[in-house]
Amino acid sequence: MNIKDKLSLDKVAKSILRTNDRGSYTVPTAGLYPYQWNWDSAFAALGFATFDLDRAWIEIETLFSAQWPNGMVPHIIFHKDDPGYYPGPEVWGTHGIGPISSSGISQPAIAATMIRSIWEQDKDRGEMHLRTLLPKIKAWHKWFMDWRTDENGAVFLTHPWEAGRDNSPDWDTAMAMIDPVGVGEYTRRDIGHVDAAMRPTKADYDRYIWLVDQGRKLRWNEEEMARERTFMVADPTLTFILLRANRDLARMSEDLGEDRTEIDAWSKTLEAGAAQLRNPKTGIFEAINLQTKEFTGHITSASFLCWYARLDDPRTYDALKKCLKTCRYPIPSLAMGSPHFNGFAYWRGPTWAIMNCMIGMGLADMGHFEAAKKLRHLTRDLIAEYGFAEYFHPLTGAPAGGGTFTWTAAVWLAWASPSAGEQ
Ligand code: 2M8
Repeated sequence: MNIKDKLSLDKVAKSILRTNDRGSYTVPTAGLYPYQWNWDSAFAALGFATFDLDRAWIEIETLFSAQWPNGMVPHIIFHKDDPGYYPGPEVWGTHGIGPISSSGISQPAIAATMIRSIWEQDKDRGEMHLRTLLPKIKAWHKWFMDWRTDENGAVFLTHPWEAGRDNSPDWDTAMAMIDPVGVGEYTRRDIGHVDAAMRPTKADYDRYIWLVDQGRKLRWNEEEMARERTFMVADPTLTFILLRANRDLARMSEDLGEDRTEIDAWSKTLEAGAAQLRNPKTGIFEAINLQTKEFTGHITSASFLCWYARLDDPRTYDALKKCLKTCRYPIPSLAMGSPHFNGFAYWRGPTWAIMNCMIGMGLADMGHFEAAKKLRHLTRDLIAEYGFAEYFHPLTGAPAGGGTFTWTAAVWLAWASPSAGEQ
């Protein structure tokens, strides 16, 4: 495909954002995901910012309008009931807790980083938006520091959906420790939209729902949930992303003349936490099952988010170079040499444009321009050849999961397209 054709894809990407736009928020894709998702929405804002800054701010403001009194920003916001998704509002049972019907857990805190990018493109008019948003972002980051940080400073998840990498093998041992007794019958909706082979298994879903049931029974009270945790995995996705977001929050606070001391202290804690995620045996950043204190032993795309958090790392860089050389469409969500690798199975192998975008942004920030460029160009080719899919087979590029996907379109506009410029 020549450069002109690639540029014409900007139009397609914009029309995907417009089609998935529900007025003040964007759905990831119609049908499969009919609500507002947290990190999807932050990416949508990044995409909108390339052609409609006002709409970008609205996306973010809608996301934060669902913030709970304890600071948590939910992972799904149920603006309007839709029977096409399970588990919906009644399963989560959060009624009366937050201002808008929502799930009871959060997702990777990428919003501050995306907000900083929008702010830097809109400094004149953006200040009023930013002034209102800053305390909300800070309250959310504080919630992570209070309720999702282990004694070393690494961020952990309490449900696989909280890290956004739903069926990653990183959670397998922790999931195997759950006996999903009492879950009962339920009807999955996802496999009515997408081939079941590309989705989590029934055993996974039983445990996802069982964990939701536990939270609902405790009315999502963090103090009570902390006493009874059955699933706790320290995770590079959540840790690196919060660290980066926190640095961006500190910078924006400074821009507005506000004190950044407390935020900087959080970054120090998170840096210490990130260091703990390096498996001394492999030298790579990995997840840790906090119940057994064991490294999960998997190299995933999240292992390569260190640069995004502005942490350089030669061992990880070697692993990245190898991956860029051996994989046709990197970066697979699980190393291809793993016995658990499956190139179609969601977060157990496929390549995700959002992960590539964050890894590429981080590489460029840390001066690894060649690797950043290579990853960006390969992602460009992948989307140009195979479309705006939810995820892709890393060896063939075959599109998988949902189609006309918001975050793939957003990543195209803000990072992968030739029109995004060389970074
Ligand atoms: C996927 O997760 C949702 C649950 O949150 C699902 O499968 O129903 C994940 O890929 C997640 O990271 C993403 O935010 C969401 C919407 O795109 O879909």
